[in-house]
Amino acid sequence: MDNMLLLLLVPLGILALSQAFDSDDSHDDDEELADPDPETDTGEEPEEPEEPEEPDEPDTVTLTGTDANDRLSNDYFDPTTAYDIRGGAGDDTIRGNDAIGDWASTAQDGYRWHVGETNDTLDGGEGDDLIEFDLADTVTGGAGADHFEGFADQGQVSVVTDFTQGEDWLRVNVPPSEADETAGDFAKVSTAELNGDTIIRLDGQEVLRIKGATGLKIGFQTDRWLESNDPDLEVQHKDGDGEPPLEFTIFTDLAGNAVSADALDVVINNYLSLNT
Ligand SMILES: [Ca+2]
Ligand SMILES: [Ca+2]
Ligand SMILES: [Ca+2]
Repeated sequence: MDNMLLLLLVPLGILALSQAFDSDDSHDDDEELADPDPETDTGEEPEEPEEPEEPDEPDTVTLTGTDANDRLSNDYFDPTTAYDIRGGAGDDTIRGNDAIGDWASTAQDGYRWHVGETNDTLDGGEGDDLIEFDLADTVTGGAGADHFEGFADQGQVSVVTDFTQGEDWLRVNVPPSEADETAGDFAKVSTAELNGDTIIRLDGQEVLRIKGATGLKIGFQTDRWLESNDPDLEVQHKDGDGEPPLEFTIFTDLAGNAVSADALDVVINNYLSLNT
């Protein structure tokens, strides 16, 4: 009997030991081990992931203007809806960068808050239109002397499909954080012509493409302006409470020579002059 008991007890002891050693593992694997029970699994969890969540694909809303002067805008508070805005005839104001920037009190916010959420298609149609754009908007001025006002940043390429030199005027605003107070406020900005297009880059990355236009006169809007029409009264980094009139703002060509705004086709602005 003793032998028989031993024969029985030894394997039981081994079993107990092995269970003791296993117990850590089984705790670690509690969740995994609990799952294999197929009945409770399928019963308790009715596979919710099957329900679609409608991701990514933005809706598109088309706005069509009248023959009159229209004001048409996308909606900053509806960031999943891209807009296709067509002004038609008339001198239209088209905004593809609806945001809250008009209330900003610093240069940084003044830039950021002018950037909306969606990539829109903006078409001024006939007439002298003002078109504001951002991100990767696609912008067409149409006939007439159009004013393009863009907000660009790295990672996005906005495209102007038609730019008529001597008639249209474009200003692109880049983040003030790119400004370099010591060397030059536009140290990271570069321009190029490629395949018949004019390209503006920020820190080497393309941010704006003006298609089918080369030989454009490109310059900078500095953060300096004139107290009056007297150049001697120029003030640098003056605290401001809004954008000074363009005629008091100092513009330069790419080489840094002061020029008038009218002498430029494309102006690159680091936004410091709008609000400081
Ligand atoms: Ca119109
Ligand atoms: Ca936009
Ligand atoms: Ca128009």
